[in-house]
Amino acid sequence: MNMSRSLFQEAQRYIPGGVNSPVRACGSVGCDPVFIKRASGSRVYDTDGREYIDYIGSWGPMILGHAFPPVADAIRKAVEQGTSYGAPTEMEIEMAQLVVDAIPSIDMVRMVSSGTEAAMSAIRLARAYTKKDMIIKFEGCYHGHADSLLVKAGSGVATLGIPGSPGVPEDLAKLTITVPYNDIEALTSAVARYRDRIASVIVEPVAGNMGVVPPLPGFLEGVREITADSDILLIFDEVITGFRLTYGGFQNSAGITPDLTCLGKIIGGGLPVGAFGGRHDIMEKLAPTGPVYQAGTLSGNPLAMAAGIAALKALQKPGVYDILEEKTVRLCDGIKQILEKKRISHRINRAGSMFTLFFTSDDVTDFDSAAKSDTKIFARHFEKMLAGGIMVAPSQFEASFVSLAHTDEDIKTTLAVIEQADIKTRP
Ligand code: KE4
Repeated sequence: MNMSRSLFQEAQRYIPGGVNSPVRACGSVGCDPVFIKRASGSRVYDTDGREYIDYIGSWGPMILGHAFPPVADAIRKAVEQGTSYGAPTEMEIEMAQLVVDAIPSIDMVRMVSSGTEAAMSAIRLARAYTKKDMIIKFEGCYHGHADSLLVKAGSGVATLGIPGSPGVPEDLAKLTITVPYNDIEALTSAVARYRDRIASVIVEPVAGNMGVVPPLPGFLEGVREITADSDILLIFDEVITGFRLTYGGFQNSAGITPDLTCLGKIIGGGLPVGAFGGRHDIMEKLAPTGPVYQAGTLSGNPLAMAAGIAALKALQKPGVYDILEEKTVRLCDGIKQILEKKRISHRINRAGSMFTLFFTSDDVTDFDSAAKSDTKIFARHFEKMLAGGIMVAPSQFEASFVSLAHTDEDIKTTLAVIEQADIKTRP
């Protein structure tokens, strides 16, 4: 039996599903997870010594590649000074300055330890600031697992939400309305119906959690206009897109100014970090300057700050995002050519260096169209890629990520594996 398999068995004795985050169990592609021993650059190595070209990238943080030397050195240096003090440090100011300087809509920022904490705290702050209690999210967008955000669409559009998981109280779920992504009319009718009760609209400006779904032209502008006209705070969840598509937020290139922004992943350089920030008059409501309570033992942790600062400084290098874009375009164009030749229906949605290969013959612009994808073919695709030494996200409804460490050779090898893979015939 291979090492991963025996480790998976062992892990399931002590950890629910053998994993500390459900998607890692590879359930939706019907295979056992590969246990990773180490990673470097564009590669991960499993416990059986097998090497893979990695497009999961820890679900986004690894934009510079794994064990990126300046980040690793920064962590090594920091750890010699201790690991956590529970008191303020200079590095937290440096990190805050980097974020504030990079994202004009952010006057002030609070560090937390995960994207979930960032979104949960931003929602609470928006509710307190507006003195209203309802929120609107978009179907297929994921903002972490806080109760108010684990909510499914109600029976029809613009109706009250229903719990997206057992344990989420119905009375709380009812305060969240879910509308289809890229659907301004649905948002308009939801706002018209509950106007005086809506504190905030939260959106992934480029969705990454139903697979990659970019905003249609005018969508984000429409969301901004509707929320501004109705005294509703607009929260951009840039946990994935922050520093992924450009240095700063996607908002910078989209020219949209949200009221609050959530960040995570890349700003932690692979260590546990999240952040939320925005307008001064909103952020000053946060304890200890204001009454809105929010706290965290390891918020602004020195190791995470050191890693994040090193990562952001490396991303300031001119041309970084052009290189990422060029690599990803080359990969996606190559995949498109191969699958067209094989007459396999597919769509590739890409934004910068994040992309998703959908096995469908329809354009994917929201969760409903994403859900029409053939997840059985996707599972075969995943399996053939893994067998060929390529690690893609183990779900049709996730993003794949290209890093600065991915070489021309990596892209050629990836395309060769796709070329040789027979994903049409059922095993
Ligand atoms: P975390 O709590 O997992 O750090 O962040 C939650 C979150 C918030 N907002 C967005 C846009 C996110 O994508 C996420 C988390 N992303 C998932 C993958 N799409 C993390 C992977 C996992 O759950 O294991």
